[in-house]
Amino acid sequence: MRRACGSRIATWAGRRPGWRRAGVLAAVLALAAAWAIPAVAEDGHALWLRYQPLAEPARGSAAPVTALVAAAATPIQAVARQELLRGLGGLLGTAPPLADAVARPGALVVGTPESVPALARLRPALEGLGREGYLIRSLEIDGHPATAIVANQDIGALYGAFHYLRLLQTGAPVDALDLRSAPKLQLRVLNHWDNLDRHVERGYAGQSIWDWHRLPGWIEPRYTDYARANASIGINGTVLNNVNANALVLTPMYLEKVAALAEVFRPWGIRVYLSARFSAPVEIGGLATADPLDPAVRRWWRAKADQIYARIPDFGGFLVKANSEGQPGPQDYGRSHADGANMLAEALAPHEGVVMWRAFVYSDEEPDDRAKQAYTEFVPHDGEFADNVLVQVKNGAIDFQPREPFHPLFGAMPQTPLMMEFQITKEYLGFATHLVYLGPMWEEVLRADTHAEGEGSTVAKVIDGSLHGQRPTGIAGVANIGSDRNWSGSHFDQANWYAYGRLAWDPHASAREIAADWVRMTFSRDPAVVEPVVDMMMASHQAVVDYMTPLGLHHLMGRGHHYGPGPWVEGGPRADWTSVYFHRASRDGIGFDRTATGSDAVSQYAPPVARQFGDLERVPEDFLLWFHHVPWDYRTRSGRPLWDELVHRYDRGVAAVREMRATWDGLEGRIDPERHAQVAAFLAIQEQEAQWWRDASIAYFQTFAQRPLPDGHAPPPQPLEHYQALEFPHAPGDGR
Ligand code: GCW
Repeated sequence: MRRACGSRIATWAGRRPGWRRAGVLAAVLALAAAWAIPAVAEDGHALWLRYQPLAEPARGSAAPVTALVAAAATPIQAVARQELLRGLGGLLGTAPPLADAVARPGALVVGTPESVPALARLRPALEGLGREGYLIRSLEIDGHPATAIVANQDIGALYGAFHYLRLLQTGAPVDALDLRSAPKLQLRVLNHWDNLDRHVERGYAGQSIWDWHRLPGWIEPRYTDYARANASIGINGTVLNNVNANALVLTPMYLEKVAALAEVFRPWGIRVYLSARFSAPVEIGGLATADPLDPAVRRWWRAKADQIYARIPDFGGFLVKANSEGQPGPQDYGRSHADGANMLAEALAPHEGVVMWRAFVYSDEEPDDRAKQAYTEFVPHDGEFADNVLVQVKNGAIDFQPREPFHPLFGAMPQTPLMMEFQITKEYLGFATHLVYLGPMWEEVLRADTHAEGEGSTVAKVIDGSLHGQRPTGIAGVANIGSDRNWSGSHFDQANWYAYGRLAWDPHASAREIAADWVRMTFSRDPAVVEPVVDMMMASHQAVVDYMTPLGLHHLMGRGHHYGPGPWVEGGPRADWTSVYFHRASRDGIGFDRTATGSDAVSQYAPPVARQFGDLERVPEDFLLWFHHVPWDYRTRSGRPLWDELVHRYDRGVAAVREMRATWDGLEGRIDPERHAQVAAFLAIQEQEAQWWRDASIAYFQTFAQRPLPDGHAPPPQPLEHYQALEFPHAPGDGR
C-alpha cells in the first residue's frame, strides 16, 4: 500500500517547478490517505504517532470533535488537516466531517487568522508567539462551544495540531484548554552522521535512510514519515550528511538529490542543511587552495551557495567540522576558526543561511589536556564571528561520555550564539541494545549553572539567548535514525529522539514529564505501565554511568568501534585517544587532576564553579575523578574508601539493570508481545554487557589498587587477559 502510494511521487524529477509543487501536494495527500490504515504488526514503525483508539475512561474525558474546520490551501495546511483527520479518526474511532463554519457545538477550528476567518478575532492573543508558536483554546465561536488551534503562520498551526493530538493520546483533559506555546530555540536540528555510501558513523539502526543512489528518481515513503515524526516534536531542520564530510554532496548531481528531499520535508516545516567539507574548493572546484582569505576561494563558495539556493530556496546552511580529527580547516592556511566560518557566512548571508561551526576541535599537536582545547581556541574569537554564525558546542568538553560536566564554553562567549550539540545515538552508552533514556542527562546539563552572570545562569539560558541576548539560537542532536523498521535500533531509543525534540522546543522542560508522555503515546496509558516504565527510564542513565564509568571516570571504551570496556587501551597515534590518558590509574590512585596542581581545566569555568569543581571536599562526587587524582583509600562521602566505593558503584549499576529486567518482565501481558519480547531480549543483553563492563574494569583497576574486593562483592569470573583479548572486528557504526 505504502509502496504503491510512494511510487506516485517517484516521478517528479525533471518536471517544471509548478508541476513539481502540484505533484508534492498530491503525493502528500495520497500518503496521508495511506496512513489511515492501522499498522498490522507492532514493529515500532509508528513511533509515538500510533493514534490507537482511546479506551475508557480516557475517552470520556475527551470532548468529541463534531467537525473539523481547517483550510487546505497550502501544503502545510493540507498536512495539518490530514494529520488531524488521521489522528482523530484513529483515536476517536471515526474522523470528524470537514466543515466550512462552526455550525454546531464541538468543532475543532484550526489555522491562522487568514486561513480561517472565524479565528481572526484571536489575532491580538497571537502576539509574541512568532512564526512557529500557537494557541490552543476552548472558546465559543458563532455561539457554539469549540476548540481553536490558532497561529500566526501555517507551521504554528501544524505544531498546534500535533500538540492537540498529543493531549488526546496521553489522556489529558481537553474540555477547558488555554495553552500557549512557542519554541525557545530557533534552530532545532538533527545532525545525521550519514555517509554517501549509506554507512552511518556511530549509527546502530541499520543503514542511512537516505537512498542516495536512487534519489531523486525514487522517493521513499519513509522520507515523509521521517518529516512527519520530526514535525510532531518541533524539529525544523536536518543536516543530511556526516560532519566528516565528503565534498561530493556539494556537486550538482547530489544537489538534485538534496533538493528532492527538501521538497518532501518542506510541508512539514523542515529545512535541509549540509555538512560542508572545508577543502571542497580544491577537491571539487579545481582550485589550488581552500584558504578562506583567498579571493578565488571566497568567490567559489559564493557561487556554490547561489547554485544551492537556485535549487533549494529555503536551504538552511552549512555545518562544519574543521581542524578536528584530521578534517581540513582554516588553520591549514594559518587562519582562524572565525576566518573560516565568516567566509562561509558571507556566501550564505544573501540567502539568509547560517553556518553552524563546530567547537569540537583538537589539533594534531596534543595539548596538555584535551578537555581544555575548545575553550582555548574559541574564547579569544568571541565577538569576531559574523551574525549568521553559530558555534556548536558538545554538552561536555571531551566527547559525549556517559556523564560529563557541562562544557566550559557555555557562558564564556557572551558575544557569540552558542548551539548545544547532544548525541542522540548512543555511541558511548551501549549502542542500541542498552536501555538508556537520555532525558535526565540532557536535563542535568541544561540546568547546570554556569554562573556566567551570577547564580541562575543556566546552560539552558545561555543557549536560548536569554542570558546574553544572542541570536540566532539553536540546538543540534546527532541522530539515532536508520533504515531499521523501528527507526532507532530499539523501541526505547525512540524515546531519545522524542525527548530531544521536546527539549529543543523547550530546554527548560522536565525529562520525567516528557518520558511520561512518550510512554503513554508509545506503549500504554495504563498507570500500571506508565509509572514503572517512567521510573525505569529515569533511573537508566545513572545505571549506565555506574556500570561503565562511575565517579567521573571517562573515555574507557574499546578502541575504534567504542564497543565494550577498554580501560587498558594505550599507545597508538595519540595519547588523548587512549584510556590510560584519561583515568591515570597508578599504584597511588586514580583520576585526572584538572585542578591548579594539574591541567587547571577548572580555571576555564566561572570562579564559583571553578572553586567548587577544584575543591575535593565540594566537587560533586559524580565528577570526582574527572577533576581530581585521588588515592585508593580516599574516604568518599558514603564513608567507604575510594576502591570500595568504585566496586560498590559498578555493582549498583549491574543491579539496576537486573531491576529493569524484573520490572519489564512484570509488564508481560500489558505490552504487545512483539515489542515486549524485543525489549526483554535487549535488557538481557544489557545485563550481560553491564556485568562485562563491571568485571573487566574491576579486573583492570585492581592491578593498580592492589586491594581485595570488599565483602559481598564477587571477583571477576575471568582473568584480566581474557577481557583484554576480546575483539570485535565487525562492531557497527565505526568511523571510516
Ligand atoms: O565522538 C567522536 C566520534 C566520531 C565523530 C566525532 C565528532 C563524526 O567517535 O565518530 O566524528 O566525535 O563529533 O566529530
